Amino acid sequence: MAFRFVHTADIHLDSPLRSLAMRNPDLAGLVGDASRQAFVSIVDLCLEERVDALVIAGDLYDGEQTSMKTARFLASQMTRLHQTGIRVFKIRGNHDALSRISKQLVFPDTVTIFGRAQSVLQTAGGLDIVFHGLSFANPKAPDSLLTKYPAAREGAVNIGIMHTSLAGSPGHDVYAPCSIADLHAHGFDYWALGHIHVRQVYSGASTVVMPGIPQGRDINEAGEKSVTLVTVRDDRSVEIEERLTSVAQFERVSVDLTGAVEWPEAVACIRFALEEMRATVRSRHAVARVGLRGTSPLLWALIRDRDLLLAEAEQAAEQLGHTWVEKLELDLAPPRTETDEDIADPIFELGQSMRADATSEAFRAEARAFVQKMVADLPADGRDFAGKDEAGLEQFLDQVLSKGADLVTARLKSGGSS
Ligand SMILES: [Mn+2]
Repeated sequence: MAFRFVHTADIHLDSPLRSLAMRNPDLAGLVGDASRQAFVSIVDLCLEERVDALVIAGDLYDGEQTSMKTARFLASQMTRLHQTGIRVFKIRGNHDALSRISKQLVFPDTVTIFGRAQSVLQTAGGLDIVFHGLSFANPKAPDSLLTKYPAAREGAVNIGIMHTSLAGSPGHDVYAPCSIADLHAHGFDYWALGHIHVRQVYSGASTVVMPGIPQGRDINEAGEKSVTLVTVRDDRSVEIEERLTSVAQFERVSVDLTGAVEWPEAVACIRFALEEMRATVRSRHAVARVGLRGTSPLLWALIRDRDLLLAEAEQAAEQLGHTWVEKLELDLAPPRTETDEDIADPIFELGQSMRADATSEAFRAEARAFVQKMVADLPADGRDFAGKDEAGLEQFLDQVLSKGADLVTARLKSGGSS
């Protein structure tokens, strides 16, 4: 009789919305609720597969924000597992350390929350399975925690649960760093890791799995998200399967508008690209960031009527069902200006001269002074729009000065009165 468990981590339950660009309230609602829905789908998977246990390798919570509403939700999901006799093994991660409810919430006795290093024995048929875990109370763990784990228990299948940044990962804080080689050398059969939000699997002396976040939170966590279903066979061999859990999947959709001359052609290109993306997305909802590329004479109209284009893209997405456009990015190259026709165009000439002016030091200094005054006049919580420090301000100026000339050109080119 095999022993089976689901391994997840970094659920970041009720993580606040990270994208300010999400102005569509229905989409904001979907993304805001997605971490919960993903957790429900993890519990569903446990019930459907009749697993013996659920392992949560840290960061179930998202830090201080978690409320008693989160706690009630969690208690009801834990009860579903408890009623079907599924054990839960959970350690705390750096974000859980900040959560107040993680200390207050009382779970059923089938839920084990590891504190200091601890080992729990489970038996299944003739198999002895030992789960080794520990939680670190501090949100910062600069040193390896591996030395705190006991040696493998002989004759048993040993499973280690650890929250770790491994050798380091961009965008993730250093936390209990350790190497894959050291994990393999420790003598355990399976390492259930958490912390890094991207799935990684390392086979070797042991099976080491970082399952990744089960539900992406924004476009930077794009693609399918999943958990790992682990089967320990009677011969003590370990098999893993990846199971989809994301309910809303972020995807970048690149649309080349080269060749599009009329507005409806551009809309058709976007519609087609969305259809193609939708066909490949297995999660229930697809949330697209549409990037327009290429060279098109429509550039000026697209810049000017960007909101209209976004509305068209949103409509196309809605018709596909469970598909959303989170943001539209214009990254089109301006039409070439070498032709005689363009050179003779006074608006282009004006545009060129504006761009030249905008890059002068004197103009930049004037713009900088203007922005600094505006920032100082705003209430404190509105001051970050132009960057958080001097480097950020310079970046903001780069952007405004380069895009501003295009925007003015666009308005003049398309002869708008708005
Ligand atoms: Mn973490």
